Amino acid sequence: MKQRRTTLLAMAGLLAAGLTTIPAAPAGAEETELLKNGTFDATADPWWANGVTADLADGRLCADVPGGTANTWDAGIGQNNVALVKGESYRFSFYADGTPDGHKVRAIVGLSAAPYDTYFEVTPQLSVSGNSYAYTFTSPVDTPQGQVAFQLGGSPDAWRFCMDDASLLGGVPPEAYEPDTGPRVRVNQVGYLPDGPKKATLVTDKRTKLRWQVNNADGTVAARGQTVPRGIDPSSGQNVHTIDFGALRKPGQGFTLSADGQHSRPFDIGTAAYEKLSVDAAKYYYTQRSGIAIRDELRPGYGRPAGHLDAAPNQGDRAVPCQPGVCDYTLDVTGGWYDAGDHGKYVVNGGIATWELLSTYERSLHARTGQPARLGDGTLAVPESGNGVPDVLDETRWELDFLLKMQVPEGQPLAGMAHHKIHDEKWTGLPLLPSADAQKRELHAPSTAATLNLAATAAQAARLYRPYDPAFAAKALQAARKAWVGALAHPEMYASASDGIGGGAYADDNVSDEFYWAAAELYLTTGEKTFEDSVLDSPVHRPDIFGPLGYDWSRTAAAARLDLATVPSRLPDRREVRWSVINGADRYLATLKAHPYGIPYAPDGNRYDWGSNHQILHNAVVIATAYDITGASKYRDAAVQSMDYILGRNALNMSYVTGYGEANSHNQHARWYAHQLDPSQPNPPVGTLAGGPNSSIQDPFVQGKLQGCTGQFCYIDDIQSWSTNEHTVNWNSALVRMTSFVADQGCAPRCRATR
Ligand code: 9MR
Repeated sequence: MKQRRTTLLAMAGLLAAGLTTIPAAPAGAEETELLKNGTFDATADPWWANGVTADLADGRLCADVPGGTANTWDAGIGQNNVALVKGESYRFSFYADGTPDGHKVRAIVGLSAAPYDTYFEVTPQLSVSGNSYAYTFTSPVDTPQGQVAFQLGGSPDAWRFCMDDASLLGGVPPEAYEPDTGPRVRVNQVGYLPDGPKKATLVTDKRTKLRWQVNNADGTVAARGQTVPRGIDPSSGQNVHTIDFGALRKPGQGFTLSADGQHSRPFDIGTAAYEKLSVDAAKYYYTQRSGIAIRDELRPGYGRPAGHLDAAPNQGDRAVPCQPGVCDYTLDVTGGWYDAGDHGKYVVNGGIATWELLSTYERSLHARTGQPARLGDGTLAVPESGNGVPDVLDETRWELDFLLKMQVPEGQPLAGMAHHKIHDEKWTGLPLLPSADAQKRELHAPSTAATLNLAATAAQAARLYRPYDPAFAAKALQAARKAWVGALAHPEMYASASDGIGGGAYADDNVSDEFYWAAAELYLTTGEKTFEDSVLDSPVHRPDIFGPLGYDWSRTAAAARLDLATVPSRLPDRREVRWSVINGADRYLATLKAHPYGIPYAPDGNRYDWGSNHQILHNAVVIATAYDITGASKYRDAAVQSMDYILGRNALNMSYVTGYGEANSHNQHARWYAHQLDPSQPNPPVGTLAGGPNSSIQDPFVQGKLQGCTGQFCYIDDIQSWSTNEHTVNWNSALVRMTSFVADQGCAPRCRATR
């Protein structure tokens, strides 16, 4: 060990008393070094080397790394038999240098045996002069088979890596983490509609009402009033007041709201931001496309080679085999959207996202404020723009073609069913361009849920594409019918909850809602009696389905109910269906009114769910649909107001949409928008929604920082936090759906006459 110039790079920025509860280190816990011989003074034992030539140089362990390996884990050094204790915090630190400058090391703490899970990882960029690195994380597991590894592969060129002072210290206190929440006046940092509601939340210790004022951009006063004290908000644990400045209707930019000596982040009053956001949110899908090169002129900064077309190092999606024992054929499953920050493609999740984009379009055809031109041909800058087809249908077609390819072919025992998913054999690290993924791709077993998902979306597609591409519409309807028959023949084939290696499990063992949804879409497209009967006989047709959490990929009954309520049909109880949506909306409206942050979301036990942001948006969609049904302004206002939380009126004082709002999420967990790890990559595109607060904090990064977090605080905008900060196709579709509704309100109450 030597003295050298070092910069301590700690992961957490601000160390101070946390807003979240930080548990004390267990009484009597002592700091214990878990690594043997981290200083390399005389020997390299017991460190192993894999794919590199290691040597001791100047008291450091060095490795000559060959160029041309495909994966980070193809070359590296490490140490096994590290015992990790679940819930215990560890300080992982080391010195490292790399020659020449700019190479990266993926430093992990994980499992030394299959399935080689990673519990903590970082990928710092190294310099010739060297740095010291230190991180704190909490182990999510108990294992005697832990491993510390420094993965060095994946570079086209040879380089030299050296390290020293490697340490994994157990018994350390969890890192105190305090988010930078800025001014205590919380507003929608993007904008309020001129004729819409304008609410804000003030965090303060004061119990009595306070004066507020809205300031114009030039500092003059635009409006004044008094706050309403609301007491302690359970979703944040804060004492709060609410502010209503709805009387201010004058459009403008750069307003701020002041109260209790604090000045909010700036906001606009106008519709322009929503018109842009509804388009940006839909443009997100093009850069998620698999199997096609992304053209830089269409998305400056996001151009990249096609992924998974069998060009090395990809093993490709052109002829994908099943997992061993599942099937003996291969399928061409090229195309579609990557699910999220990973390279997997999952029918149930792609399906609900497809439905939501199609429903955004379908709403524009039927709703009183619908404006189909907003996502029409030429609006989204996709390769198909200019083909006379609405761009939103072009984008969704990319996924639909993939979904159809996931159907089991004729002649096979499960013909008509859909494979649940296709993804890598093993999880890959970050960052990793789709074209650089060298993993084997595998089809997983067909499932009833995926099959019904395909039936629903293909049936919906059949009615919407008919005017533009009747042949595709007919093909989609035929596939939907086959899927329906396949699901009826195999009504209980469930994806396994343990099938989560290399891709998400997306397990769902209740498919009564998927049967309902598929029947509903087939009925709305064909009007046929058999599907009408299946709708009316469904056990989920009559019960209340609008629970606190909001619908999602596994709870799809709302997709059926909302479409049955709004797409014209002769369903005998259509009136009751419409009332059921209104009743659901009334409850969400009551939740929103009672909530001092104005959120239509109050999950049981204040437990924010995985992807809470999209669930909040989905509850808002139900309210918005009640407006479309009734025209009652209370629903329109509440739906519009729900956007405030997403765009900054929240405990963290941040917008969860990349590029929107002064402080916004932009480090979402992503393999090819991984700017936080690789400065040569971009951040996610503007208009990308982060998953949002998740009380279960499943990933080790937040486990080390957010133990005991309260609702809204269970979130960090860091690329390592896959459980609070990923982006996904099924979350952005909720953003598309709601921002499209809000953008359409610029001409409320009735736009159709003006079209
Ligand atoms: O959003 C999904 C969540 O509802 C599930 O509980 C979880 C486990 O199956 O998976 C989440 O989805 C992730 C998927 O598994 C893999 N791609 C990224 C998804 C978002 O984090």
